[in-house]
Amino acid sequence: MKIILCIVSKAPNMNEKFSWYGIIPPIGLAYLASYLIRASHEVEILDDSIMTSCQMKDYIEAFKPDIVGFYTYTYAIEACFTWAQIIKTVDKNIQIVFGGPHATHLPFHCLSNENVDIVVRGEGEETIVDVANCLSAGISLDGVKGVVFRNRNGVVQDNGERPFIKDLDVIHFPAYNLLKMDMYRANPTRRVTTRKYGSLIAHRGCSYRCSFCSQMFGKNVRYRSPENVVDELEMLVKKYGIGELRMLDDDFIIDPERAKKICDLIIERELDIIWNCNCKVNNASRSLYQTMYKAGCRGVLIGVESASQEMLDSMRKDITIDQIEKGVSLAKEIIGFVNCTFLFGMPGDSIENVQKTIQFAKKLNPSFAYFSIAHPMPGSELFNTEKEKCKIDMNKQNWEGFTILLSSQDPITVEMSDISAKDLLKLRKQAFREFYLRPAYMWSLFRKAYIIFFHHISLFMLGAYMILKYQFKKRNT
Ligand code: B12
Ligand code: SF4
Repeated sequence: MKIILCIVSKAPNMNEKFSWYGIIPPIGLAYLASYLIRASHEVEILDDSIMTSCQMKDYIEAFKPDIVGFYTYTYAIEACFTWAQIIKTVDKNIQIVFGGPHATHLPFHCLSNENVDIVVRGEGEETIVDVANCLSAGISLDGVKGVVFRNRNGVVQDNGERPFIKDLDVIHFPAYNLLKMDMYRANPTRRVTTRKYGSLIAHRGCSYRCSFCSQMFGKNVRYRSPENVVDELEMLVKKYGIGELRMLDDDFIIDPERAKKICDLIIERELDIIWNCNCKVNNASRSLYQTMYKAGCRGVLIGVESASQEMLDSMRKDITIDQIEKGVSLAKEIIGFVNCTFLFGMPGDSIENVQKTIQFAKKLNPSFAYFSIAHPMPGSELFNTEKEKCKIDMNKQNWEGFTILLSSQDPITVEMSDISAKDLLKLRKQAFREFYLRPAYMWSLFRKAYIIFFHHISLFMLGAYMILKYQFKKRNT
């Protein structure tokens, strides 16, 4: 079968937001492609972050696919529906398959759109091959686990979940050859060089239970062996010329021993690679950070969220303020670039808490601080507890707002705390201003950039400039 896999990450009016998020390779689709190719299907990957809509449409028309699959972010779901409609007008026989976060957590919402034929939930490698093989043989999907689909009678049928793949080492490496690896660059707040940029995921699943998180691979963490991870890394460096990358794991150091083994192997194989990752502070230690640094880690992202222990507990962050202070300070001392996230407007939040959090952010003084307004993401505990209260109506909801909104001009679509939407916007604006427009901040940024890569000072300045520019821009709409 001829199959196109698309990632649509530009919701309407998303261009500028996107430029700030930066672009990194959609490895989930490349994993699927790798499996499909081995099952003798012909596959292409289209990424709207590096192509125009016209180019994508022309490509689809010329390729004449049997199946078009979409990665579905919640905020971009309407854009995916629009694409599904466009494709059906090209040829109504093309099967439209949705996968990824929104499809996994709200399959019936996806199938409420008449142009969507099949939803694949969760891990997609084995399921997409079964789907393609069945469609190619003209047999029904009745026996395919992990799909919800419109059957021959037009009835939506749920075949139940497919168990996760137990041994991650058996999964083939992503088909990087189908991605334009020269085109990807993370945003300046998450890179320290201008080298070719890649990404890699070392384990799947997360055993923590943050109430705002839309987890994709369940609570059981499955690990790839350190050798398997570093083999892929070596291939990225040697075959694709990648010089910097992001470890996409939800918490790279969730198993500190294993993280250390990965680092040891990178050091042993003398790979010339700079990388960054997400870390929870509870597992941070001096010796682990030192090994990570030796292996090329130059940046970590730490989810701080709030200065109130009560709020952290109600979000089920399972960390303390003390751990945050120690973890951030250690990472600053050893790794260098430390970014922190802060979340306003969770249930129970108050103006006082937010003010306290802004002061805490200044005290921690990370390289970059991201201040966001909470949303109940489908798949999160928050979604289940708040959807009634927030009056989320699947078919009328403005899903576009379900993202980290950096601009103070963006509307807030749901209110979960006693802080009004208007006040939340004001507070976020205040947070960005107070944090970034401090001489002490500018000086620390300049000093760090100077120490690490003198010639890349501009990159870090650009990061701060982009955040401020986007935060305070006027909306055209
Ligand atoms: C890397 C990443 C990004 C990258 C995007 C890279 C890219 N081009 O794909 C960047 C940094 C740009 C990003 C940004 C955002 N992200 Co993000 N991101 C991730 C992250 C950490 C890893 C994704 C990944 O590569 N996983 C590894 C691969 C193997 O898994 P996968 O992509 O899910 O693919 C598998 C399955 O989903 C399925 N599948 C996927 N697509 C398809 C399609 C078909 C047809 C089929 C059959 C199957 C299928 O099969 C794949 C193989 O098993 C996830 C967290 C996570 N653990 O998944 C969050 C995550 C996807 N991001 C999320 C969010 C919310 C965002 C933001 C909106 C910001 C924010 N946090 O508010 C922004 C906006 C996006 C934008 N482009 O502007 C949420 C999505 C929630 C939702 N319901 O939409 C997640 C799940 C984080 C979370 N836990 O809440 N993100
Ligand atoms: S936010 Fe991160 S640590 Fe918390 S549950 Fe989600 S993936 Fe795990």
